[in-house]
Amino acid sequence: ALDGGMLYPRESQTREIKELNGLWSFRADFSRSRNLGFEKAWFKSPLAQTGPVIDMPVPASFNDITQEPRLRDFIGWVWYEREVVVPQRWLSDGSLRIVLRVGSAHYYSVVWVNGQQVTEHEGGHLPFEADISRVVRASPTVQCRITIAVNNTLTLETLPPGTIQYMNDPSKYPAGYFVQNTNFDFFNYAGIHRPVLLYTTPNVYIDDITVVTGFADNIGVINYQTSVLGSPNPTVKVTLTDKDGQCVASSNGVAGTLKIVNVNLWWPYLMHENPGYLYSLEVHVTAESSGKRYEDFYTLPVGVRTVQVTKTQFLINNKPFYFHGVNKHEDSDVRGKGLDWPLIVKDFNLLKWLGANSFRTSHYPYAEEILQMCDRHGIVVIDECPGVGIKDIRSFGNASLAHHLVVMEELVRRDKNHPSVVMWSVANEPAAEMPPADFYFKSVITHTKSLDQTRPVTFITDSNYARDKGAPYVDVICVNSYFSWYHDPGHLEVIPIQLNTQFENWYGKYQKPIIQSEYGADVVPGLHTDPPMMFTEEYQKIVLENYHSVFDQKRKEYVIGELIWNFADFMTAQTVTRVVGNKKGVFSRQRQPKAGAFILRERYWRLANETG
Ligand code: BDP
Repeated sequence: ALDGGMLYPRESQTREIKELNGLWSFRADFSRSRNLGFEKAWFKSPLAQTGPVIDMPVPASFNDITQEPRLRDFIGWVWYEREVVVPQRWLSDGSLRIVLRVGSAHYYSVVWVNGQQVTEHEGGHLPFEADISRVVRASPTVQCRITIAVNNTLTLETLPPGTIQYMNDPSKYPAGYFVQNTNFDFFNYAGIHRPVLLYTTPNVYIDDITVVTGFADNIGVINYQTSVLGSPNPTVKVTLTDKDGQCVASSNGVAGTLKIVNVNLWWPYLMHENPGYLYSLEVHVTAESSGKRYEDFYTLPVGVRTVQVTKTQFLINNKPFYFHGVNKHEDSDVRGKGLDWPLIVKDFNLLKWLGANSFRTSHYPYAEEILQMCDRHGIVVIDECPGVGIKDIRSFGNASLAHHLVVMEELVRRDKNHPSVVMWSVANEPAAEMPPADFYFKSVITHTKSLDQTRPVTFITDSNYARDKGAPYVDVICVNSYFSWYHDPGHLEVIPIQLNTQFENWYGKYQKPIIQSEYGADVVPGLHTDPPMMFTEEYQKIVLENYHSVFDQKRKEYVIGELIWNFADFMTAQTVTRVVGNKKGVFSRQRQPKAGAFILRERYWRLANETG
């Protein structure tokens, strides 16, 4: 079981936050062994004392910040460090916990405070934290030094998996070099990608909250469960307020049920005139511990909605929901995968402009800040774990599986309370036809369902419908296909028959609803030809239109969604098939529309009117 509930840090009457974003000192360990930092214990003294440092912004990927090709393509440990002043009142008040939290760092992290290791974490897309109260209080000064070493190496047992190759034939490679091979199509950006912060809680504190919602007629129901640490018998009071701040329900006890008369349900964008309705669930804990009185407050936004899958439909609040949306990436110029508010808000404005009601977090969990936006705006999310590129048979082994199960635990723990999240995706395009895929996907999907009984589970396949060994375990079939692109390039006329066959095969075998989870074509913005040729605006437009005509027939039967590949152009490794990245975006990487964006916009708004 995981340690702690990892509630998103929020300020309250009893909790404070200090952000540590901004400039950190940075050094990549270019030594031959890639291990000099550990050999010389760089964490023991200020980083600038053991060698040269450069400025590195946090959050951001480090890759595109400098002009150094060797840093852009660096594989190994990079070292980040900064000092922080811990407020005197935090230090002197022994009834407070001081917690250091990293939103995410890719891929493996080790964290020290004042030279003492406080935690380590595997996985590039989920948060981790450490209670550092003892370490900072042991220091004679209010200054404290935080050191984070991050390693981006991917192996057969990481998620996503990868392999390292050493090109060392001296007749070909004067210096020799390492390559990070991966089976996924995006650049392996690395560094501290999400906010780093310190926050406080009282020693008796709300560690976790889980809500499960439902309704009958106009009565909403919230079943809540809290976990309070630091006291064996805390008093828990829960109050629910609506958007206007009116208290609409309350309860006592670590677990309980709240009933809301005339409930405002949480609805997706364009499905209701008031989408994304959120209540505030305030948890108030009081306790006596060793003669002292403790009090803690935490407020969780809660949307009341249900999700259900039938043979042919995806139901939200008992109404058929049709996914007309996109696949995204956390990706942009300069900052790579670093969290960036202007970009986040711009992307939501573009989603709304498109009339998109949903996206998939291809191919890893996105920042919590993004999911909170989805909750508030009613954008429906298929929440994908970093199980992308599981192609090598060795990545189906026991160690890989065990880690995959832990990642699903971390993902469900972090995202379980988001009303926008309606389905888990445990993988993208794995080698699902290989014999071990059966046991592997059975295990991962069963485990995920045991962690969360309220949401359907899927993975995204590009395998043959007759040989896919994971499909029997999913609730919704999600299929990627690139007709007239990777197959029959240039032959737009094949799309209708091939797509039709794809749908009939999958539905015929499984009688489960289907989402077209990817389709698309690369466009170099501004390229035009007639007749349409690959990589032009015209070609993408016709690929989309041909797919759409088949969707329109099948959505009346069992197709429940369409997600374009991709929302925007994004960076990839350098290969012969990519021209400075993948260009299948309907927006450029700078978020300007291509012709395909206008096709989608017209379609999505029409679909919203027909289905919403
Ligand atoms: C699919 C992958 C996606 C790729 C896309 C493509 O799921 O990550 O970027 O194809 O090739 O196979 O554009």
